[in-house]
Amino acid sequence: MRERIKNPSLIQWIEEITALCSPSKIHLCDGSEEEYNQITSQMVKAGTLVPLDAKKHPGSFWCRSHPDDVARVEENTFICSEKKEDAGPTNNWKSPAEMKKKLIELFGGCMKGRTLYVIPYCMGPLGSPSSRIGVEITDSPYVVLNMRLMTRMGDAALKQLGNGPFIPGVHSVGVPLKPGQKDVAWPCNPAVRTIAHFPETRAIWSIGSGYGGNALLGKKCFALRIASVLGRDEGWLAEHMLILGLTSPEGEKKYIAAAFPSACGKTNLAMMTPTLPGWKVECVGDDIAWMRFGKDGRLYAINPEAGYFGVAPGTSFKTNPNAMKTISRNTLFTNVALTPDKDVWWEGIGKEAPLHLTSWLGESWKLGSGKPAAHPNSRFTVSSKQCPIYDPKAEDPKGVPISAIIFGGRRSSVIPLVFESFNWQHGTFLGASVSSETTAAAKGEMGKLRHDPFAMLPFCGYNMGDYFAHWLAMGKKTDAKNLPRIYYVNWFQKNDQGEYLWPGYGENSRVLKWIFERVSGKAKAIETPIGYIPEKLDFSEIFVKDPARLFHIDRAAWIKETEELSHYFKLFGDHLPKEIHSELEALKKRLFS
Ligand code: OXD
Ligand code: MN
Repeated sequence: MRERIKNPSLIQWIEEITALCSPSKIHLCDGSEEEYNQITSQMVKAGTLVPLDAKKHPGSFWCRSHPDDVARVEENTFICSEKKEDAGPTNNWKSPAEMKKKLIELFGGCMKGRTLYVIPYCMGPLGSPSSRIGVEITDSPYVVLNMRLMTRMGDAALKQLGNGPFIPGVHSVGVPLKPGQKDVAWPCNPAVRTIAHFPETRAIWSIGSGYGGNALLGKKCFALRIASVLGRDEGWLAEHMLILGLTSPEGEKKYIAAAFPSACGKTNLAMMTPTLPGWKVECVGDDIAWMRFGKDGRLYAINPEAGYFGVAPGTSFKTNPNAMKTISRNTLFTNVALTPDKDVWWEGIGKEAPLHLTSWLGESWKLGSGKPAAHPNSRFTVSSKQCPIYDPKAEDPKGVPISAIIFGGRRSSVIPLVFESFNWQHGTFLGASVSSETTAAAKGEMGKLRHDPFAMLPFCGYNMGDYFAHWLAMGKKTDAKNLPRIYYVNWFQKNDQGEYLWPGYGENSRVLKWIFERVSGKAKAIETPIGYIPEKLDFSEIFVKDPARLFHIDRAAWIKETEELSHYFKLFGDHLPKEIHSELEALKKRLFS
């Protein structure tokens, strides 16, 4: 291994972690197909993976996690800045010294009887000046497979690293094995679960969970929590945003970035099949955007990831045909249900369940049992390369120029289908004011309204008030005419009977079309107290029961919303930028006029 690694700090760090964790073997991942195949075979033998039918799902596997390891665990996630104030009121905090002490105890001997894998990976296209290298050490082969699908992993990343800096991340399932002890299919240790970030020293440590964002350290831990700190310090943005390319029937193309809380349809929007004839969507990314200004003063975005870790339930040929095609092969399915003929099934897949299934719990499941067969946060992991509408510029080292930024949440009332901000500062206020009904992506109660500023509540690596200030400062770095316009959308309004007012999915192309035409200076808008709403949305060939209600602004409800926001913003004390406060006051005034 030493011969393959040229970076002395990397060698030293691997030696330190090896001494601490006492693994029985070390494996430096090269990212090759042979390595992937060797690990999948070993996991099939161990009973963790089940190969799917080679005709129905070539190269794909089914996997079940431990029932207590199914989502991100926000209550166990910490930002360990030197000062508590720098983590801010929305993050859990522990001092670096205290956390380090705890981690040294927890990680001591934690990999006994296991293989320590070293995963060099690149976030962002290889060769891009915006990309960054991370190295994850893990004792989970499942993590290795996911990291290969989700990032540019192995020798290519190691080569790009050279002698340069990297973000170190240590991960363990937290279950050492005694000599001769047989392993379980999904080792994890909820009692010690801790996901710690050190923003000043740029390090990540995670123990006790093997699932998703808790364990795949390139995703939420690095590309959002640590990267948001890098972005603050270096003048760029790390955001919880999809990136899509939208082409008009005339062949003009614009790129849009959009932030929504977890499990609110980012993957569906990023891979949308527009119902409007002649419009085309192509996908750059479905979850994370790193954005910085180019030489021309415009904001350029790269997707740091190279794959999708998408929510399976609700994904069907009707809601997201491109995702269904993407996951037709070489896909890892976690916590969905398995059919007797070795195919996968989940609620909302668009076809009736067979009479019998094996549920995500590994139990025999019978049609009509009333219990979900797939976990609501069950996932597919797959490489972006398989996406039939992968944008031709998705790997462009320069990134793609962003014309519009969209914020959105899951709100059954108050927020109209779409509105446009007056300017960047007002748009920043809109981002700060996002709230959304909770989903299964994080452990906890579902359907509860919570503030989720910029859809970054669980992902901002520093004080959220300072993050608002960073957004305001970014808006001053270029000419206002170069800045993307900022929008707020809500696909999820319901009528008094609890039915959705808007069909969503491909029909959201009507909203994208209006945004496209606004940034092109073509579409007209009506000024309202909350922002600009469409003078006319393209409702051709669609029946919407109550179109006026989609854009109705209920002043009383909005006044309540502002009162609630006033209360929420107090949380940030003197870290709340005065501009956010004055935007709120201006909104109140407009609502009362
Ligand atoms: C995700 C999330 O997995 O936001 O992308 O939870
Ligand atoms: Mn996400």
